[in-house]
Amino acid sequence: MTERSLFIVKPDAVKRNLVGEVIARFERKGFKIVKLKMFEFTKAQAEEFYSVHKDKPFFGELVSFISSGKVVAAVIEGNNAVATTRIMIGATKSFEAAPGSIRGDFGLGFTDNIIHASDSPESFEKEERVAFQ
Ligand code: FUP
Repeated sequence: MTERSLFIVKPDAVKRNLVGEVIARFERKGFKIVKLKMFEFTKAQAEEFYSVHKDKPFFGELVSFISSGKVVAAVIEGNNAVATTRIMIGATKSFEAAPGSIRGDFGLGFTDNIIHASDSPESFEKEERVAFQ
């Protein structure tokens, strides 16, 4: 079923010049890039983007990391986009993510884990609204 998802290339990956590598994987997989934007999260925008985590102990660290430099946000379209994108990015802790996944191939961090991707159609709608406002 054709659906849309969103990913964000995080500041660690932008600083390491991995934007092209990450986007290329989604294109090669067969997804269409339908929106693309480079920007820097304001603190307020980051708090809204990650509001589902607002009561977690790591919320402050997460907000400060995602707003620490430029990011690239993309909306992609294709078959089963939300679930397939989650498989492509790999486990949250990059140091445990399977080789072959984006986090597994490019990093070792946890908060600085290369890429964010929507985990449900509802998250996608909210995250697209915040990132492309
Ligand atoms: P994911 O959907 O894989 O990005 O992971 P989560 O929604 O569980 O976590 C959101 C972000 O918070 C992750 F990118 C990593 C970060 N995080 C921490 O920095 N510390 C924690 O203890 C848990 C998550």
